[in-house]
Amino acid sequence: MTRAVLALGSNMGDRMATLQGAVDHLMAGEGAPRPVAVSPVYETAPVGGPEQGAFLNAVLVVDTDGEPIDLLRRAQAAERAFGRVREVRWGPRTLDVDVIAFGEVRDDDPDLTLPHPRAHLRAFVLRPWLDADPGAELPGHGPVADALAAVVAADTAGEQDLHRRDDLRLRLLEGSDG
Ligand code: PH2
Ligand code: MG
Ligand code: MG
Repeated sequence: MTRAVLALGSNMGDRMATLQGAVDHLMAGEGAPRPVAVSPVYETAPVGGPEQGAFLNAVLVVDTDGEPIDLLRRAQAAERAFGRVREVRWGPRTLDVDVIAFGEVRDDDPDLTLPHPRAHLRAFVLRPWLDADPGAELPGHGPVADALAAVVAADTAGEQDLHRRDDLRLRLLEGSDG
């Protein structure tokens, strides 16, 4: 069993319905990972890419018996289920699901680089991850709390501003096998 971390983002359409649908999709069916924790939902300023609307971002922590590639395929299936069409890199999207970390795995495979090569630079990943798992470590980078502090300290222009949406909450349905 491996502990893995997924980051979810949406900035088109009904963002919250999409994130909840994605969580449900990721956790459904044969070989589904086991939910461990889901973060609060954050409203975040878009980082990079063209001018675009604000994102809702959240992080999902899971345990899985599968391989990293299985989790990537599952993430991509969730994206397809929500009608994602990849147009511009870093452009607006109905749903983005990224595999952020998979246990201690470090791999520079371009199809699935682990941990995610930009996770340590992104408050919209680190902040919710820290909420979901306060002791989390990012392989090769140390504690998530330290990475977040460094990002916040460097972001004097406020380009990574985010705020927790306490009016929104993602549900985790427990598996029927307990
Ligand atoms: N995803 C990106 C690029 N920029 N900005 C925010 N705030 N949230 C995202 O999820 C995001 C982004 C590429 O995947
Ligand atoms: Mg992404
Ligand atoms: Mg992605």
